[in-house]
Amino acid sequence: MKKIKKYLKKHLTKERYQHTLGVAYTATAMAMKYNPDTSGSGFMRKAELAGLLHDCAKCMDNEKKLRICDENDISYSRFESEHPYLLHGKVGAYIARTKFEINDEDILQAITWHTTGRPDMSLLEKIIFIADYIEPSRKPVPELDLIRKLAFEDIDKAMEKILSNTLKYLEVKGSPIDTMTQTTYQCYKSTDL
Ligand code: DGI
Ligand code: FE
Ligand code: FE
Repeated sequence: MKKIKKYLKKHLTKERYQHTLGVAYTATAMAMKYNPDTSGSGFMRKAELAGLLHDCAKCMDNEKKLRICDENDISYSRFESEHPYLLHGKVGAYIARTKFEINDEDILQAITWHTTGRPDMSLLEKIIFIADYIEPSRKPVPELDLIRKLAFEDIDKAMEKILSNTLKYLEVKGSPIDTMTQTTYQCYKSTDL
């Protein structure tokens, strides 16, 4: 944990480091609430680790992200190559695995998919996706208070709200949308919200 924090402090901006700590402890709290283990703190620890590492590649320049993908057979879509910041999850998982010897697939997938989500996410993947959106130092966005409550009441409804608000935000901004973000929304969309 010490080694990871040292790396993050060196490679992230101050604000991004603060955000990362916020995601780690929000994810830990959500893991307490939803802990699938009947005993032990393993799941909490996984949530903390995934939270700490989810943005570890965020401040890397785009050429380097693409180079790391190319050199290590990490596949990416044309859309991702045109919007390489979307690759910080995949590259982050690569760093977690190679630099910090994280071999837990669930942690690696949670890092990989934290930006766009994906259909049928695991509990840990959802926790990281949501904690990223609701952590305390996040700048205010519409309905944040409601989503913070939902996160601890109904995790799939929180997913739906975050995805629908993110899609709205991207549409208003005129940003192109990755098909994975759309597909994830279709998966979590329900009719009763
Ligand atoms: O890395 P963070 O800023 O903590 O959070 P993140 O990895 O979720 O990235 C957030 C940004 O990603 C947010 O501004 C919305 C954007 N995003 C999510 N899905 C898509 C997207 N941007 C584009 N262009 N297309 C998407 O489908
Ligand atoms: Fe991110
Ligand atoms: Fe983040």
